[in-house]
This record gives sequence, structure tokens and C-alpha cells, in this order.
Amino acid sequence: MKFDIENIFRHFDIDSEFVNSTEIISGHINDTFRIETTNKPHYILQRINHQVFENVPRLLENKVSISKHLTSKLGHISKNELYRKVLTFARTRTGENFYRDENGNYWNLMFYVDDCVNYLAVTDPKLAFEAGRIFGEFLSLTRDFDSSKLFEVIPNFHTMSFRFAQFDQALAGATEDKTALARNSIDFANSLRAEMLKIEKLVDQNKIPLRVTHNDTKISNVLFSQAGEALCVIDTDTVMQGIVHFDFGDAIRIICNTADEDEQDLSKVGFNLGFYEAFTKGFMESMRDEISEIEVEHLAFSAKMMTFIIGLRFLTDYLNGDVYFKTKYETHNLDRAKSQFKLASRIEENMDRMNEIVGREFLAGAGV
Ligand code: GN1
Ligand code: MG
Repeated sequence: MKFDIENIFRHFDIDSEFVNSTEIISGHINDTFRIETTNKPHYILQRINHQVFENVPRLLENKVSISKHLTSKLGHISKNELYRKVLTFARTRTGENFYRDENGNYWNLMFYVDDCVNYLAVTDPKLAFEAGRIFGEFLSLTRDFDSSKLFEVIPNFHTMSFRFAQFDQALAGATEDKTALARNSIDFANSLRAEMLKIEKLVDQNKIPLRVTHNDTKISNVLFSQAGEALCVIDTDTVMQGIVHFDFGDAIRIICNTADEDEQDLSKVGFNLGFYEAFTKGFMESMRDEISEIEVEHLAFSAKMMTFIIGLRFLTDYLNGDVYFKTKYETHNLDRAKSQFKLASRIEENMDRMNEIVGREFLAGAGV
């Protein structure tokens, strides 16, 4: 899709002039552009996909209120530092959080955080540690935000039974060709059904607390300083009420994968236990006092669960004819599903060690 970025930018209440724009291609859902202006700050302009997110104004309210909350919690740091640690949203000339163009597209504008680095994969345990610390910090800083006030931008986003129901429906309507090609993945998904529903049961029994969660904790959603310090968590589109397992598990899924999310050569898909250990250390540094024993007990398993659930969503989208995720070729979603399911198996092979590490890091420093 072609957009008149300069014209869209003009609707925001910004003094400096537009110089140029570059598209940032990484997410699967929205369209994102970096805008250079005559003065700093530069900006990030984003089109929020309103096919995926049905109520964009409410989504933006979530994002802005979470930023406000983080700002109030970090009130002690300088303004310049704050801009690097919390997403700052610009308003339109009419005072709104978003501009709606003549085609019905919703746009929002954020300050660009200068001089920072963003990774698609982790290559160093220090980065894994820092990512753990910052995702943990996001959870601990939002602990006193009433999560029931957040709008549910995508209902049942990480609800396993709901994702299975969507999968069952897609399977019932899929072509024979697709079903045949996806046979192994379909069988794998079905074989893990009971195991994958166990955390949801605990939530239903109120044994696991609900809190504010980010829900898309991939490593590319962390901004780092040049020196390797994690500064800021970005992409707060899916901030909603959730459980700690969503954020821990989804982060591990990306950080500890030795291959890309859509790797076709499954022999490359492995699990990096060293990065897992580093992430867990960082995470516990921020969360040790905020997390209960029952949550800790299932933390390692959450990596398998979150890897599985995205695999299931990719598989469902493949069977549905690729209506949700952006794809680059015909079997892209199926390849993503296979790759994620492979990773889920690799995680299972490491589960005993993963549980040991979580337990040890939880106790480290506690009560001493
Ligand atoms: C989507 O668009 P992006 O990359 O931020 C998806 C996440 C998936 C991710 C897989 C709203 O996120 O749930 O984990 O792709 N977001 C939505 O890479 O569905
Ligand atoms: Mg996202």
C-alpha cells in the first residue's frame, strides 16, 4: 500500500518540518515509518491495522495510559532520560491520539528514541539478561495499574482454548491440499491439547493472578543503548490484562531460538539454554518480589506454551488461507508453524534444566 506520509504527518501538532520517511519492515501486522524532521526529535509514524485491531481509538487509549503510568513511576529521572525509557505519543492538531485518513486508516505518531539499537535476535547473554530485566521491569512498574481498566484489544488473545477453537474451525473449512500438506503439524497440535490447557485451568480457578502484561515480548520490541543497556519496551499495542507467563514465555521463544521464527531448515532450530539462564536472571532481578510460587512453578513451561500458541496461530492462518499475518510466499505460515512446533519440542528436551534455573534464580537473593 502507498501512503502520503508527509501529508499524514502534517496532521500532527509538530513544529519541525518533514524531511523524509523510511518504512521499517519488521512487524507482521502494522505499517511503520521513521520520519526525519528538521529538528530532533525524529518520529515514528504507525498505521494501526484496523482489520486486526477492531477498536483502534481504545487501543491507543491503552497505549497512552500505560505510558502515562510509566512516566509517573519514573518521575525521579530527568526528562531527557524519560524520553528514552517511555514511549511518548504526539497529538494531532485537533488534540487526538490518532489521525484518521480519508481511507479510514488510523495513524499515530511517537517520538523516535535516538541513538539506540534494536535486535532481531540475541547474540550475547548480556542482551538476554537486559531483556529479562526490562520486560520484568515493565511488569513490576505496571503492577499497581488496575489491569481491568485496559481495553481488551484482541479478545482472548492468548487464551489457549479459544485458539484451539479457531484452529478446529479452520481445519473444518480447509482445502484437502492444505490439510494434507499440514498433516504432521495438525497431529502435533492435537497431541498437545491437554497439556497446553493446564495453565488456563489454573487461571480459571483464580490460582494465577491477572496483571498488566505486554503480550508481545519479542526481542525486537526492546530498545537498547549503544552500550547494551535495555532502555525501553516498545510496541504496546497488545498491552492487556494477562498473566506473567505470557510475557516470560513469549520472550524466551524468540531469544533462545537458535533460528529464525520462520526457519525452513528445522535442523537449525535449537534452544539456547545459556540465553535462557541470562534472561531468567534479569527477569528475576526485576520480578523476584512481585511473583508468587505458583507463578514461578509454571514459568519454564510458559516458554513451551507460548511457542506452541503462536505455532497454532500460524497453522490456523495457513489453513484459513493467510488472512491474518503478512506472508511472503504461499506456505510461509505453514513453515512458521513447523518451525515453532519444532522449537516447542526442543524446549521440552530442556525442561528439567529450565525448571532448575527458574527455581534457583527465584530463591537467589530472596530473604537474605
Ligand atoms: C505479531 O506484528 P507483530 O510482529 O508485532 C502478533 C504477535 C506474534 C508475532 C509473531 C497483534 O506481532 O502476537 O507473536 O506477530 N501480533 C498480533 O512474530 O497478532
Ligand atoms: Mg506486536
